[in-house]
Amino acid sequence: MSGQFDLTDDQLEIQELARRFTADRITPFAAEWDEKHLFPRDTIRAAAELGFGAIYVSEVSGGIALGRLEAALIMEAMAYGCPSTSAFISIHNMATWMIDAFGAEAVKAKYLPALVTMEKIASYCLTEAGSGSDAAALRTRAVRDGDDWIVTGNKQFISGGGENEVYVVMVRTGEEGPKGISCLVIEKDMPGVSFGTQERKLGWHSQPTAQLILDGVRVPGENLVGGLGDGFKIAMSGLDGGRLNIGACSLGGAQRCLDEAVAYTKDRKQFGKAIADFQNTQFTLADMATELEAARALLYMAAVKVTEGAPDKTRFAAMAKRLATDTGSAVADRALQLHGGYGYLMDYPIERIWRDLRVHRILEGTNEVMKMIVGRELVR
Ligand code: FAD
Ligand code: 2MC
Repeated sequence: MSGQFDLTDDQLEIQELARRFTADRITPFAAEWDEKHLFPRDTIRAAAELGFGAIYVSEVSGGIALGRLEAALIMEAMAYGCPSTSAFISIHNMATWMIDAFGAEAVKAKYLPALVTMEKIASYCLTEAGSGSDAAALRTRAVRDGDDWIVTGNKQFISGGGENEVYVVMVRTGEEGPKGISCLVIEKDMPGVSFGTQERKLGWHSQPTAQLILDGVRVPGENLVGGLGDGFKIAMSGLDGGRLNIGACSLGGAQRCLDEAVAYTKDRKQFGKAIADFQNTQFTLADMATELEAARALLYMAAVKVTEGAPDKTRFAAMAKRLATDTGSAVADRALQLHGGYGYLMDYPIERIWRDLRVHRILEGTNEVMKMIVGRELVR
């Protein structure tokens, strides 16, 4: 890259820091976390010591106040070792940022000090069994009781569910539709909070996923984030950044698959020569590299738009998430094919990354929803 497309020295430095952290603390252990379903809380705390638990949280709240491109660089670097763990840290960043960006002083002072260090970890709770893509149809209800809220309902597929201490929850406080939704911080230990059994998943094994069950939970009024009825917009603003990060996780995982495929095909011999010498192999590698760079360029551009609050930031974040996650899966799949039968074995990291990246096309808004966001803006 050259000229205006260069990363700055500061961005290269943060990328290098994240890459070194990944090489030391993530890559050597990721296969075991996956196989044994281990949640690496110590590694996550160590990431927070570098500021990676509050990447775009303001300095006054204890964050490192970087932009969304820097966040994407960090997520991409960590996903090179383990997409699942990187994405988990991304969700915490999204929820923590929502409290910092929209919360009043009381809720910020109450929760942010422990969240920026990841002494406590935050979940983002929007989805319900009856409302996934149609998120504004959510039914978890919060009813006023004096200064408090009494909250009842279930949140489905909550990343960190049962493990995390803090839940940033979208609840209905008013009318049907997006304008009747508010955002509340709910703690794991509040009476009436419980969790479903851990979901058994194709990938994302280094982190738990469970239903959050809220049964008449009394939540102090000061735990409201933003104004009454602002919850849907807060949730969507969080996802503008979250979608970039999930896309970046796909780029990082896919880059690892590409690098592994280059090394493997140079080493593996069939028909008397390295399989890298076959033109089909080189063409496949060339397509993988080209598509990955294109997706990366769009994602970095979208990240700058989200940092700057550009009017088209949501559309660009949606385009970038769609392209990066589809491309990531396609690259991982071709890397697996180039490994032949060995790619299907757990001896190589490809099958793990292939499984981890698959869900990026579904969560934080399915790729069909991403097309809906882009398409309806084009024809508006
Ligand atoms: P549905 O909305 O039922 O969609 C099913 C299919 O229909 C999809 O292909 C979808 O694209 C398609 N579809 C739906 N509507 C349309 C339309 N209008 N036009 C065209 N196609 C359409 N949620 C959280 O809130 N917090 C979390 O931490 C979280 N973590 C998750 C972790 C995992 C491992 C998983 C699997 C999910 C997680 N989710 C989380 C939920 C995730 O965001 C939802 O699964 C996702 O938004 C899709 O919702 P759904 O599963 O209900 O699918
Ligand atoms: N930023 C700020 N405000 C936004 C916004 C954004 N990115 N997107 C929408 N809004 C506003 C919008 O402007 C509107 O306000 P107003 O009427 O004042 O103009 C309001 O929110 C309602 O928006 P829409 O009219 O677009 O709402 P609709 O219901 O038609 O559709 C859709 C919204 C489909 C885009 C949304 O429901 C969606 O993103 N669905 C996918 C759900 C999803 O992404 N879930 C992810 C869960 S988290 C997860 O998976 C994890 C792993 C953490």
